[in-house]
Amino acid sequence: MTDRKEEGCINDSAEKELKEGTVLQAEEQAEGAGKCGISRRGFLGATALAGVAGAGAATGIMPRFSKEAAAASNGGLDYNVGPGELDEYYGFWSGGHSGEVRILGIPSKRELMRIPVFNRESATGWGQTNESKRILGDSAEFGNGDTHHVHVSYTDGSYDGRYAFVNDKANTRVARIRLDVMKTDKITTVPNVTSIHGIRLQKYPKTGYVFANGEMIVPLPNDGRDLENPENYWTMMSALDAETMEVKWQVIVDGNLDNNDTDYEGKYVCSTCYNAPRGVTLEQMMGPERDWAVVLNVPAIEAAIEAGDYTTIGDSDVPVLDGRGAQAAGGPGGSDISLYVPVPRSPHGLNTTPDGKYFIANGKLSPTCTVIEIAKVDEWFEGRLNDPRDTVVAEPEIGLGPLHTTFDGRGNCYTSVFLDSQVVKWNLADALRAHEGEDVNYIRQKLDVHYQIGHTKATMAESKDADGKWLVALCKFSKDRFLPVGPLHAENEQLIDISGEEMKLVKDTPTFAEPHDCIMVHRDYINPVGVWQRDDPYFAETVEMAKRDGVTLESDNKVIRDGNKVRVYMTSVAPSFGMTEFKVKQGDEVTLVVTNLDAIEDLHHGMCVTNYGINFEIAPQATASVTFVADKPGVHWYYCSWFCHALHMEMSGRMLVEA
Ligand code: K7E
Ligand code: CUA
Repeated sequence: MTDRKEEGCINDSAEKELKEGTVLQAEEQAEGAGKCGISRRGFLGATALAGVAGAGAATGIMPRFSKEAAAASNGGLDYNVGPGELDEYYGFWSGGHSGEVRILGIPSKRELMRIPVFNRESATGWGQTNESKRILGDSAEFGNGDTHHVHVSYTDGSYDGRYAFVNDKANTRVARIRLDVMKTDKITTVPNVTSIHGIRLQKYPKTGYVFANGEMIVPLPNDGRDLENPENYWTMMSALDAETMEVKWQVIVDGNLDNNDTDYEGKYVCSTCYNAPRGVTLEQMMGPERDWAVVLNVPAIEAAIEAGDYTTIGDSDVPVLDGRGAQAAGGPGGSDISLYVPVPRSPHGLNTTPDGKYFIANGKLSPTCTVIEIAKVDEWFEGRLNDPRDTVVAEPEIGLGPLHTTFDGRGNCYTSVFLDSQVVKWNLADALRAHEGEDVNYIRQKLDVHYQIGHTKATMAESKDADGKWLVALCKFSKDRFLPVGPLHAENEQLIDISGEEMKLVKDTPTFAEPHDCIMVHRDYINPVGVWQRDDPYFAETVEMAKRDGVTLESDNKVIRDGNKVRVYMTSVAPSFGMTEFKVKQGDEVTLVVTNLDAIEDLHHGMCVTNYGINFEIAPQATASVTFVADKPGVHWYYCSWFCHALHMEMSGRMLVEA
């Protein structure tokens, strides 16, 4: 941005937005731009068109299933995945306040699966089966969740396909999903903090820690003390062990924690803070000119814990360290374990470049992205650098409301710009040179998206294998892009081909509330199984229960009575259940266990007990169970709810409840 007038316009608008304390919508923006005497198009100017002339074919490898002729004719990648063809990438999408995770195929954007996590789910029985309730644990009392960020585990900076992890902003949890069976297998409620927002995984040597940001500040412990004393509200970064999902340690920080990311050497986790003053009102939060990004030094934290140099809070026995020190010596500073790097106003996304060299904090209320060099973070912790700001090696102006940045692995960054509704492509090396005073234009292209973009993500961009093929713009507003469906609108996710010099918008796809973020992982890294193994830990406790009852799940159909507890074991083989009737007494606590003996991929059955609110899936070779009280006498049919056979309708039986 070398034109001073343009720069002034950005700053005027940013100022207006700050004063009003509101987020400008597109209409107001257009008006604001008009006042500056330049149209929105004019604002884009030469930079927006810079890349157009050089637009050409992809430099990288074509996707395995793309038809190269077609791709060549439209000057880019082919996004059409025909009938019977498979997608090249798995997309893991958060489901926002739906509380779930979704799997999409990319580039088709076909939805392949929904994985219930914090929500309750009617088709699979998640939240109802004993197996899922064990995983939900104490937090089963909540029927909701708010997932924002999904990440897949790493080995040496590359995806290893073991697990995905996802946050719950609503009820302060972190969940793990097994990627072999695509089921949630552990959920941890993080103590002493409120609202897990940003989560990221250690990338090297492998995903040992899951770093979870507590976003909201609260008294420590939050047990009723200090209700009226916000100066005693704090938050912490929590580190969970990726294998056990136990919280290993927590670090109290200044301000709050929004989004985070890690380096590629297993040393640092860096997080943005948009509430440096620890305010409790919008005005207080937006007060200062600068907030910061805080970098936590993981080896230093481990050493302190090893040395016993920690406390605990309230009932929890998690080691807690004090990482405050932002105001040390009257300004941003740090401690042995933390470094606070000043960043202009209310930064939001935090993204590590795939070469592992830089953290990028996205300005949100500042039109800038702040580039922090990780080698300089080393220098600061080693005492060779005094001023935390000296770790900043570039601060390019991107546009109005930068939120998140993603990468193509070819040195370019793609930043979502909320207020301008654009994806801005900029070159990192040129931004570094501009920061050194060189007169160089680092902006490559500004592409309009529709509308009000939150996250943006490129294929493989959060691993060292960033391949720069596809980019998704996750837009918060769809407005007029789809048929109207009432006051509640779909969101609009747009697929953009970034394989060439020029970004090309190729597809609009509506999505239900509210994916915040996604990652796209090449299918070579993900290896799901087709049928369950009978010794899978997912239903091991149910298998144990059967053993105690002397029941062989793979063959027996039996009713075991134990006082007023009744356990009903049955098999399923298309098109029949192993038992077509069983009898219980009103008031019995019934545990219904179904084992699917079908071993053919895709041959699921379902168990729905009519008028009892019960339904769950039993996938090939799986065992699933549910416990309920038979409180209504009479004949209650149960039926198979997953279409499995020509005689699927006949796959049923009767539960006879004696009054
Ligand atoms: Cu920007 Cu929760 Cu990742 Cu939403 S966060 S956009
Ligand atoms: Cu079994 Cu439908």
